[in-house]
Amino acid sequence: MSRLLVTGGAGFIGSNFVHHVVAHTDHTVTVLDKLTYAGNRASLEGLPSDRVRLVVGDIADADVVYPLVAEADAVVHYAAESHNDNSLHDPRPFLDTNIIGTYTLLEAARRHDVRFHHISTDEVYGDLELDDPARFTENTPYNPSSPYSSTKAGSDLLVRAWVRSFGVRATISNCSNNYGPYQHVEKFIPRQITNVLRGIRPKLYGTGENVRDWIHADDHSSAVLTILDRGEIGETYLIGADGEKDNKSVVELILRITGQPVNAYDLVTDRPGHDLRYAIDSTKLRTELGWEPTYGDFESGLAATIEWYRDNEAWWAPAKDGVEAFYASKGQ
Ligand code: NAD
Ligand code: TDX
Repeated sequence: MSRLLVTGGAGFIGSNFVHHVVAHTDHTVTVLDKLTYAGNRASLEGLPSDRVRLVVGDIADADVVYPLVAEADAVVHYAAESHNDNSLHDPRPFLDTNIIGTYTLLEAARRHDVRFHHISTDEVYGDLELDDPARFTENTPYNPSSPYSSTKAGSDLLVRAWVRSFGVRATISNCSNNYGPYQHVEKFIPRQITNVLRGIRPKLYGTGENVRDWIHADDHSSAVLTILDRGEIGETYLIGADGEKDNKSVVELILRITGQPVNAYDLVTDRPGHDLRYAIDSTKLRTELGWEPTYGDFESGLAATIEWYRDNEAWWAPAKDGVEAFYASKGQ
């Protein structure tokens, strides 16, 4: 049994990971989360108090971080400012959390010689043309586009430097776009689902042709546990489930599943610098560590996610009006 310190465990993917750990292992979990607008205590409700505890604090605050890292067997680092649109509006928190926060955790892991796993994104590689047969691999050069993805790229490079220069026992994973329960309504899929549930038309940026490579958050969690168990120190693993879809198809699917006309959406102002396409080749993770995703069928995973938002309006309703006001101010 291990004691995991999970940063950002009250956010979307972090909370899915904590639920997954409780269901599939006997590890105990300390969540360190600042509870920004994106963190939600309610996402950890129902978990056993003898397995999971929440510490509210900032990953950039060494006084909070060092004692928690000292008592952990491994750190799993999810905490981040995570939304591209926010990073275009106000980049500063992205530097504070994604760069200085990661630096603070790495220094604590170095001091206390604690195993470290860094959660990152495929966005560090920039984007692909729609007709490019290539997908991202661990050897694709870094080419981030937004303040968000450039700070994630910077945090990845810090981890690599702390492995090489100081011998920190770290691994990195770069995952494609996640969907599932507990995702903030600012993000694409929950925004469109909750729009439909509220009688608002879904909003597609630009022409809706941009492609994202979707993976269920639970499959992301099983991949991270696999890397924690069997990953090689110093290595990077790409996580993906062959789920490429253009945004228009995703909106049409949400409309079809909810019984709406499939053309009942609006095209709105595009995101500046909008990455065209992401696509992950996860061969290394599958062949070297034996991981496989379990959510093969995007449509049934999406239908279950729609049901979750239908059943959990109290979880998302408090954030919905503010998010829509923010987008409306940008013509989105
Ligand atoms: P999220 O915004 O839903 O959650 C982030 C969590 O971090 C929140 O609970 C927030 O309160 C917490 N946090 C933010 N700043 C903090 C700080 N300074 N100190 C402590 N806690 C802080 O994000 P998410 O979508 O769950 O993403 C989690 C991680 O996964 C991020 O590192 C992100 O880059 C990465 N990732 C996300 C996706 C995706 O599709 N969402 C894909 C690949 C990788
Ligand atoms: O209302 C919308 N309409 C729309 O067309 C929103 C909110 C988004 N979009 C588009 C933009 C993207 O092409 O949908 C796609 C997905 O958008 P986001 O949910 O904002 O995700 P993305 O920018 O792809 O980044 C996500 O995946 C990688 C996460 O937010 C990142 O944290 C992760 O690193």
